[in-house]
Amino acid sequence: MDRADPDLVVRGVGIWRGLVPPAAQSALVADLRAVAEAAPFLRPVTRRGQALSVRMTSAGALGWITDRRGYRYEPRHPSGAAWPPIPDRLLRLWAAVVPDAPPPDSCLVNFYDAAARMGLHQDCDEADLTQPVVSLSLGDDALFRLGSVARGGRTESLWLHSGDVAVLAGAARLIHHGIDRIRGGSSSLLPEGGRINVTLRVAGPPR
Ligand code: MD6
Ligand code: FE
Repeated sequence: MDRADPDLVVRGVGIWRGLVPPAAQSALVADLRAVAEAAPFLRPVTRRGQALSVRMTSAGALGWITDRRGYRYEPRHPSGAAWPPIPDRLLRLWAAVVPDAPPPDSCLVNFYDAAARMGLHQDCDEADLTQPVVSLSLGDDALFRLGSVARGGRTESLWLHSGDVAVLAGAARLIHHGIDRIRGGSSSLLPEGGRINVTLRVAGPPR
């Protein structure tokens, strides 16, 4: 995990193909199972009560949640327990791709079944929008759509595979992005299938 430069840059988003090798992917899945044991996956809903198709949990000082009160970062799982710590393996991944950034304080874990998707959105709930967001794909392939920082306009799509890392930073930090579909059965990493996306962020104010 020490390739300094991305394999490709699409609309300013750096993509490292297969940065996390298969053995490390399996170890990460075990790390994330432990996270989900301490902080069970949620079925998030929007303020309007619309269910999201992904299931979510978090690790770190702050977890991103959405419910009838809207979306925000919270220091606790709705159970009342603090989120578990961010697994070391993910902290090392962050340091490998964004060595100049302070450590992340938030790790959002999204689980997609083959029917799940994620609408076009910006990541803009963090206190310091100059800090990068690092995203890791595990399991089934996903069709990732990238737009622009401004709303509307043309988009372009690429497939993300297990072990790929995407970084939203600099001028691309606020780019619109989403997941149009999952290619069910394309990976055997997760025994029950599906895809996990992990996003690491500096969510809180500077410490
Ligand atoms: C996903 N990714 O890959 C959705 N956000 O399932 C994101 O929403 C995302 O890939 C911020 C930075 C990178 C991302
Ligand atoms: Fe996002």
